[in-house]
Amino acid sequence: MGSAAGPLRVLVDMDGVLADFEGAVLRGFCSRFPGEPRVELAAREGFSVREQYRCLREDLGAKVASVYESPGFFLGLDPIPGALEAMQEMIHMQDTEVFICTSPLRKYEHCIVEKYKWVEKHLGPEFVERIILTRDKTVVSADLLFDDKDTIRGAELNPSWEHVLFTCCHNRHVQLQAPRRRLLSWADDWKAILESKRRQ
Ligand code: U2P
Ligand code: MG
Repeated sequence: MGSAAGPLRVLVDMDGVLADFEGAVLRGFCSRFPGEPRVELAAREGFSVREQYRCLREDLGAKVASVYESPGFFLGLDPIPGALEAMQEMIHMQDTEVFICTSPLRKYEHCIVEKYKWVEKHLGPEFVERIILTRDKTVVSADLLFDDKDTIRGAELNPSWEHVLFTCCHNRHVQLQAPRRRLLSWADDWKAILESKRRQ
């Protein structure tokens, strides 16, 4: 960590942090299943959208999953406001290494190639080189991970990174235990978080 130990390594998650997964799921669900009950973004709670729809009514879990498993879904996601600008700024910061760290769906057919294409389209080839695709983020070594998933578990019980929770509709009500911290949006002071980590 910090300058003595080399550059600061930052992992940035994709869905919910760079790409608006939640907005697209709701839009896709409404257009595909117009008569069905839905979960508005203001009512989202818990990381898994499938699980919340399943609780609403058993069969709705598979229906909402069919939306994000469809071809074109991941490529069509809108960027989260400010994300692209922040990434371009971060990649040019001195003593800083930025990677995009994202998990593919188990049903990976369209998701994987579309995540790569999304990064190329919105961030450029330089960032394609920086994609880390893994179902287990705990084994990736870094100083910071910006991620909207409230609890990140895996094989490594003590990941090297500090997980900064990126605020998203589904995690707004999560109470963080000190010293855990949030980034409220890309308009929040992400540079201060990098600098504080550099000093540690
Ligand atoms: O499940 C694999 C990855 O897909 C995105 N995802 C999936 C379901 C869901 O309800 N919400 C969601 O975000 C996540 O991708 P990532 O954030 O890693 O880019 C999840 O890890
Ligand atoms: Mg995410």
